[in-house]
Formats: sequence, C-alpha cells, structure tokens
Amino acid sequence: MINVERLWSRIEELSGIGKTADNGVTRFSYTREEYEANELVKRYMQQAGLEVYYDAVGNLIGSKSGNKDLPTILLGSHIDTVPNGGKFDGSLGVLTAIEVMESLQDQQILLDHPVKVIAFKDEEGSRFGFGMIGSLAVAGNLNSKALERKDKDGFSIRDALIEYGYDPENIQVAQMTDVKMYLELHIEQGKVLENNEAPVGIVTGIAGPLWLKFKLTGEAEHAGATPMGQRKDPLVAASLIIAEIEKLANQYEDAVATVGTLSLTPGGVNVIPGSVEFTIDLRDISEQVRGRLEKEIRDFATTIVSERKIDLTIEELQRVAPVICSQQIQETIQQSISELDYPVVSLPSGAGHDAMQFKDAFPVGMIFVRSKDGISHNPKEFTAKEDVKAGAEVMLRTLIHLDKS
Ligand code: HGY
Ligand code: MN
Ligand code: MN
Repeated sequence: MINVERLWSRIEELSGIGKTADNGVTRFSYTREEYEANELVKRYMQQAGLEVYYDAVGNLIGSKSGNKDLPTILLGSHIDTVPNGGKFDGSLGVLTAIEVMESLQDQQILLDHPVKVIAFKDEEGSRFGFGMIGSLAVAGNLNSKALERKDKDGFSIRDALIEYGYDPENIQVAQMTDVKMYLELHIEQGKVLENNEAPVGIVTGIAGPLWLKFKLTGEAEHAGATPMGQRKDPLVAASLIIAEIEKLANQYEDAVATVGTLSLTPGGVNVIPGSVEFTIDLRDISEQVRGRLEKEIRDFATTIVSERKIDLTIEELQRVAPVICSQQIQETIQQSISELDYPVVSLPSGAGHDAMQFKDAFPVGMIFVRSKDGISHNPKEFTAKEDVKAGAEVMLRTLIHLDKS
C-alpha cells in the first residue's frame, strides 16, 4: 500500500531546492542546487532500505539486492529541470520509484530480482544543450567528444565532472549490462489523460528530439545610413526561416517544431544586427518523418540565406531516435491499471525521456500520470495527489508482476 502522504511531502520538500521567485524550480546538472537535491534524495533512498552510491558520472543510484543470478530491474527518472520548470517533471518519477521500494519494505515484500532506482544526470540538457548525460552513460553511449560541450560560461561537461570529483576518462564504467528492463513513471506533460478523464496512462512510444543550432552571420551596419536594398540583415532572414518552420511542421500530423532560444549581436536600437543564433527542437514518433521535415527546413534556410548573401552554419546539438515501448511491459502496466479499476488509456509521449537511451540495450516501459491542463516546463505544472497515488499504486503492482515474469 503506497504512503501517498510520505510521497507528497517529499515532492514538496525536493521542490524547495532551486525554487524560483514564481514557485518554479531551476536545478541544472553539476550545480550546488542539484548536489543538495541529490543528497536529499539519497536520504529518501536510504530510508527506503536502498544501498546508495553515485556512479562514474554522478547518477545517484539506490540499490536493493535480490537473487544474484537474476538481472536487475531499473526504475528511475531525473531531478534536474529546465529553467524555471515545474516540481513534477522527472522528480515525480524518482520519488515514486523510491516510494514503491519503501512500500515493499513496509510490507516486508521481497522481490526476486535486484532493483536499482536511478536519479539520472542532466536529462533536460538545460545547461550544456546536450541532454540525457546520465542515461547515455548507463547505456554505455556517452562518448568523450560529448564532454567538450560547454555551458554559456564556457564551462564544459568535462570541467563539471572534474569539479565534482569524477574522472572524465573513466565514464565508461557507468554502463550497466546485466539489466532485465527499465520502467519509468513520468507526468504526461500533455492533455490526453485529462481529456480521457484518466489518472494514469500506458506509454506506447516516445518521440525523438532532434536539436539544431542555426547561426546566421550578416553585417552589422548603421540603421539610418544603410539603404534597405544594401543590407545583409540576418534577423530578417532568421524571421523568414522561423515562420516557414511552423508552416512545414504543420504539414505533418504528429511532428512538432519549436524555436526555443534566439539571440542576436550586437543588439542596438540603431544597429542592423550582425549575427543571429536560434535553436530548433524537432520531434516525431517516426524518424523518417522527422528526417523529411529536417531536410525541408535545411533546404528552405539555404535558399533564403543565399538570396540575401548571409552566411549560415547549422550545428547538431542532439539527435535521439524515437522509441517503441516493450509490448510486455505495456501489457503488464495495463493489467495493473485494470486491477485498480482505472480507465485504460494508451498514448505516445511527445516529450523525450531517459528511457529512450536504452532502446538498443533492454526493454523499456513508461507509466504516465495526468498533468493538469497539460502544462509542463512551467511553474504551473501540477499533478493532483490522488493521481500521484494512482501512479504509484500502478507502478508498485507493475513492478511486482514484472518481478515474477
Ligand atoms: O525535452 C524533453 O522532451 C524532455 O523534457 N527532456
Ligand atoms: Mn522535461
Ligand atoms: Mn522529464
């Protein structure tokens, strides 16, 4: 039986670390706030009877031993956030996994399989523009080139690892091989469950995020003395490209395209911009559709900049393949939902998750919990306590069923 008051109070307590003025949370990886948050979650893991340690890249891991001849079941999510994000994104998954393990301990239920609960490092990619560092490392796919990615102050992931006492030359030991499967609970961050009046859902697949950084370079010149026909204005070119991105994405049913950051230099009222940078986040459940959309955007941008004699560079920041969730795990989640008499709703995830990194390693499954008004990546992000309880009960039952499979 889940102790939802214990879980709810932990959600509140954790949200106090990195709290922003309007009650959001900002907790980037390898920062004091995130370290403090990890140390709090470490205490929760210990209360749940888990052996706790940090792995070679700083993933926080709570381990429960079992039959050593059996592979490990991984549970987890992340506790880092986007800038001024909500208190449920990622954190709910980690805290619910801990609550499930503590409820098993309370009821003296011993599982056959060993279990590890993981708070993955830097799922969001907010600081280095390169996400899922922790789950990439556990999957054995964090290559040393990625460690050169820098934050806005020129501090690299490599620097951050060293600052927190990790050895950048030793990250490969974070890989986990003897794993049966991975199960993650996460808020939906959309409106499907709310529209279906369902507290929980079964994730069928996860759309893959592709992040590109466009840099347009023209000529900074006098706003008053430069005739319109003689300008190389990268901001006008960028605006035409950004407007076309929306049009192109609208051609596809499930594709989404977002320009989430934009900056220009030098930034003067009477100065024609010299350079403009913006990022695009492209997603679709189909890698083929995402590829088509990417090509159309690149081709359109190339046409615009050549007509306007603007220089364009496009840097790929991350490219994560879409993932189909394990049929067996989906069916087991459905069995748990039915046992608890909740409506059964299956849905794809538009948001990316750590589970994606394990697509070629072991089966993955995800449980979604309803988001109020579908809002996320925003201080208004909210999930009701009864839905938090529903999600935890479904996860507990699913884990018990999977342990017997
Ligand atoms: O970007 C995402 O989909 C996730 O929030 N990292
Ligand atoms: Mn997120
Ligand atoms: Mn998340």
